Amino acid sequence: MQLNGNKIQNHLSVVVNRSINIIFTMLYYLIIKYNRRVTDLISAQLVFVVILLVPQQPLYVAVDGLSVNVRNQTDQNETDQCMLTVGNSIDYKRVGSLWIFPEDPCSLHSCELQPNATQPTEIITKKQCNDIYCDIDSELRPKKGSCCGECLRTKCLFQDEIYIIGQTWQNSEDCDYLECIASDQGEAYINKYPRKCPPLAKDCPPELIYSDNCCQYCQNQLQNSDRSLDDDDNNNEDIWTEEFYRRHPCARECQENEIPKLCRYTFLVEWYEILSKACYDCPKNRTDCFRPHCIAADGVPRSITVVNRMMPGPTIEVCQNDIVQVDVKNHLLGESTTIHWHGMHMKETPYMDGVPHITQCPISPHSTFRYKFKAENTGTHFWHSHTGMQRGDGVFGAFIVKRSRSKDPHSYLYDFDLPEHKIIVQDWVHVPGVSMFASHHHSRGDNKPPNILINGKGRHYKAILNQNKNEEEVFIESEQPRKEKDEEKIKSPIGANSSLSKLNEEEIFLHPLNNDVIKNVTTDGNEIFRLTTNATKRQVKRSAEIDIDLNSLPLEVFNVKHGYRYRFRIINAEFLNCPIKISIDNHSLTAINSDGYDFEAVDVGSIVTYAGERFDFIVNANQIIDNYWIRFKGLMDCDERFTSAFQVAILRYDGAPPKEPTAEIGYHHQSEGIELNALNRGSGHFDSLTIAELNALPYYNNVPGIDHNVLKPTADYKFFVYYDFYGKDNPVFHPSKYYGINASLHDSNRLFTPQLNHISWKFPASPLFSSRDSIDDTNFCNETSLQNQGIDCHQQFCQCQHVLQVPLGSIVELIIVDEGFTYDANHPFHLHGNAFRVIGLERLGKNVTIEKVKKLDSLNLLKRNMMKPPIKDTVTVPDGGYTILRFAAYNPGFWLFHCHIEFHAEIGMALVLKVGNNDDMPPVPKKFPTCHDFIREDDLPSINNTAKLFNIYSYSYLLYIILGFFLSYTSL
Ligand SMILES: [Cu+2]
Repeated sequence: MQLNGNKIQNHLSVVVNRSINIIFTMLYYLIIKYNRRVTDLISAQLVFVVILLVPQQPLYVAVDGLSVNVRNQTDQNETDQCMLTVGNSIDYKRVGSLWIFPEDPCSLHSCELQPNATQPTEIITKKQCNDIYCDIDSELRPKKGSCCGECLRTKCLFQDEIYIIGQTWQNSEDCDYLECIASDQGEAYINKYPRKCPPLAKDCPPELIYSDNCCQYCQNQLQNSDRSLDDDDNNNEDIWTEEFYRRHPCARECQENEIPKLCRYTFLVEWYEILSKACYDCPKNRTDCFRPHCIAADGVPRSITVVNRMMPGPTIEVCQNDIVQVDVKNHLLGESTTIHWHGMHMKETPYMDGVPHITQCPISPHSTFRYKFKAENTGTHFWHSHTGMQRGDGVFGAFIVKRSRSKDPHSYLYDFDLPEHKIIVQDWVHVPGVSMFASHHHSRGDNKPPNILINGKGRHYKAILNQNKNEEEVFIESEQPRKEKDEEKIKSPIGANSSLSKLNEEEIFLHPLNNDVIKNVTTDGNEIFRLTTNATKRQVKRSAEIDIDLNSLPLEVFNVKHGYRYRFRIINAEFLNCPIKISIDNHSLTAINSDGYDFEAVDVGSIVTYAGERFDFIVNANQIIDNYWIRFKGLMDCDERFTSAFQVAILRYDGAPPKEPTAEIGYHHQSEGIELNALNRGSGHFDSLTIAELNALPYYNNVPGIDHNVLKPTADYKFFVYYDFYGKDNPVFHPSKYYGINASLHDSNRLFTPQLNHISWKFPASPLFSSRDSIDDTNFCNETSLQNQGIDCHQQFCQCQHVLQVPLGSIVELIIVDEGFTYDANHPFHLHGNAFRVIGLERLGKNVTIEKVKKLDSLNLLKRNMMKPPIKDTVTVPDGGYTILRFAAYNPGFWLFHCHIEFHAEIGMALVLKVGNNDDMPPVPKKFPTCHDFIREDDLPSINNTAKLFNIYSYSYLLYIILGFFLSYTSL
């Protein structure tokens, strides 16, 4: 019975013992899996060793803390047991037992039978704690019963960041507030407080929803600007002054987490005139030049097109995420318009991009179009007409989107960022843009800007000088009808290929305060002069009586205080090919941002800007209190081969006399120091820097569209976009039947057409975006589709809807190549809807073929900066070189990619990037204007009627077949 009882007991014990083994094994596994702390691991290993060593016998296992004590209470046979004295009592341990005494947890005791020994002995092994380490959020603390102590979590680890107890932070992913707190045991853990967002109005239309700080708002909930510019009461002409817009409630110091404002403006577009009656006695009485509606420019009269009788037009200055609402009222007599918001990506409102026939219909005369969009992209931007030559005629203005100073990583570099320190540069011609366009494209007129204006101000120094010298021939630009001139067969100014004139070969240096100059710059009687470089002259009386002193026109003045650092913002609003080099006498420029994107600050002597580009730089007013010239030197078509155009403005220190600087001015002035963004130059020069040699700040690595994923080794889509001026019979300018380009024309009558991949962009009648669902995609073309149709665009003239299509979210690489065989030109390219990384920009020679660039690329020999390439939305391409762009196509829509020189873009130097499918794009608002071709149906060609007839027959045939089947089935 006893035996049986023992057997049963033993059997039960084995079951218990095995169960305990299983539990311990699981315990061990769980410790390993969920606890990385080293001391626990050691303890767990001890447990495991015990498990392995435990014989399949009844045992009592006591666990004391993390130490293990094993006692055998059954047989007490001295040959297989160790006898040990614990305090006053004697204890026995079986061979193979392991135990630890709590008072000395670093000693592991075991009972072992050594070889050749008759008695088992107790072996003590000392544990070493030297190589114990804890994670970065933990510290090693002593613990009773534990040999080496334990790692206690004393800090919080979150997304690789360490936070101390008591610290709070915000999770950028879901905006939850997080806090690092300590438990009663002193262990740190993270507490989460979910962010509470105000409820979003259920009836909020999707295009009005915007996100800020992880919450969604409907723009109806926006703070209204206190004052509306389109209230009829306020809408009188007197308010149209620069000062008025500077005091606009939205032009404020931006605060972090403030509620965005709704910022309202009215733009009235109309034809206007330089030195209109609003100018009274300007420039004789200089204060008259600053009267409302007075646009003096350089004093040479011409008609202009402007917004609110200002040139530049109204400045829009808002804070990030404000909603901008602009009512554009077209008061042009018989001319349409649109406004593009250059620098805005229009992420939620792609139909507000302002490109006629791509994102909207042109705004027809007498109608109003309300632009409404979120100012999402911070930085120095501008708005301008995207229609015809209107930008060149004056339809442009600054668009500054600010952020709170705390969000500007460069804020420590400057003391002031003032609205009056923006510089808008324009190339200035003395005839309406359309007149120059027609003359250049259809006759022998040139396309060279004779002058440059700064914030709409400047002097026509060459006219002043030549009046003074009275050596050169002048002629009068007339507003009389063309037929008056025809009889006299005037010769136009130089064309692109013309030789240099005597005038342009001259070194021009003059002193602006030279009285002799001033005396002689007035126009002769009722006549106003415009320089020509041509031998033929003519004079025609103007209808208006003008007698002005061109040298007394005001220059733009920028005021600074000694000892402070100022952020300047330069916007290049030019429309012709006249890159501008800016420098300031005695001051260097610290460039920090371009097109709204920060880069690592660089100190340079001058910055070259191309049409459409913007740069922010800092000027340290640390020189002697005085007046200094800010110089603007025209390059390319403005250089000494053509018009030697330059302009100046004044940097005036507080306390300096209100005079002009005394240093000489003239085209040949050389600035010192490094030249940023130099014309037609690649990398590796000691005295210049390309855009691709700048470094973007790291925080853009997480910004959609330009994030770090953009820089993966191979892009999803790579396009070569190459161009040159081609001597083809462009049917618009060279109908081959009558006056083809190879006909015996004068050189300056030959028009070479700039094309992208030998294709000229053709605008559709209906806007691509708003009519996307009714447009036949097969109308789109590109180099491959044309090749597949057997069309050789190298030989024949190709014009179609040049569209490159990419899926939403794909990484796109554009390799833009200027082959550069015809002329030493230079083209700035602008992408709508997306910024890009500039990963390469090199000049390979005076010219290069696309085949050579493709070959270099296949051998991986095109230089690419993949580390921290800068971000822009407009970039130059060196003549005979390439520029490589990378971006993520994150913004669904139809986005124009084009040369920002108006004479090039308007005749087809453009293409469209279609991002995503039609379904990816938001719908246009209700009653969005439409436009399309119209032909009465009964006027349609008879072929269509035949087609209809054919359709009727085919439907009948189908019906016949179905009926046949039906009948044969029923007969079965
Ligand atoms: Cu161009």
